[in-house]
Amino acid sequence: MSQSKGRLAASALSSLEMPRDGLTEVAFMGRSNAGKSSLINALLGVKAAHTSSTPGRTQRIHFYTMPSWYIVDLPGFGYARASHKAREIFGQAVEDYLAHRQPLVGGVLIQDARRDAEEEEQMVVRWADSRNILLVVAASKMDRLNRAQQRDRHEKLVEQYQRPVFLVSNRTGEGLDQVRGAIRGLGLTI
Ligand SMILES: Nc1nc2c(ncn2[C@@H]2O[C@H](COP(=O)(O)OP(=O)(O)O)[C@@H](O)[C@H]2O)c(=O)[nH]1
Ligand SMILES: [Mg+2]
Repeated sequence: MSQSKGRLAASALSSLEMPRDGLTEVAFMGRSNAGKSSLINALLGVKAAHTSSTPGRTQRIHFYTMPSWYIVDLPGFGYARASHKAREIFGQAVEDYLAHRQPLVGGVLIQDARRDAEEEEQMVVRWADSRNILLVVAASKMDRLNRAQQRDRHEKLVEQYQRPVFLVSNRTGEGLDQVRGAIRGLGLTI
């Protein structure tokens, strides 16, 4: 079943190791521990992505098979500190991927619903706008918030991002259909 959903199709350190079939790609990104792997697994309904990974710059870009497209799991980005340079936040391989990859049409930015958008997240927004890539924000761990807090955080995050923000729980599955809907809006099957 080499075409089965969630199969790891490639694990790349450079463009040479990426798929060459030209299938559409949607990149999942976010800072470490935001819930990226959990979201990918929850969306797939299979445990494809590892929920704990080694930190550092040499992490690979993982491509998971979907029906005629790929979920691309980018290494979690670190803290910008004083830097505003994409290369220092994402690492060279990811910067190259985000800047030049042709099949890339969509992005899902995962962030903890309890945090505000910081410089790294704003950089992702600027990147998506500059490349005309559809970007949605999945604000994870909503199960940690009560109803009033959920409303409050959603309002604040929409204000910060100025684009759709979906509150999700990778534990309960709440909100995941909105992320699926956004992906379907790109003409992709999920
Ligand atoms: N309560 C709760 N915990 C979550 C959720 N998503 C992820 N986590 C937890 O947050 C931690 C980091 O998740 P992981 O998916 O590995 O984050 P990644 O580093 O962004 O890939 C793990 O302990 C997860 O179980 C969520 O929606 N709700
Ligand atoms: Mg992870």
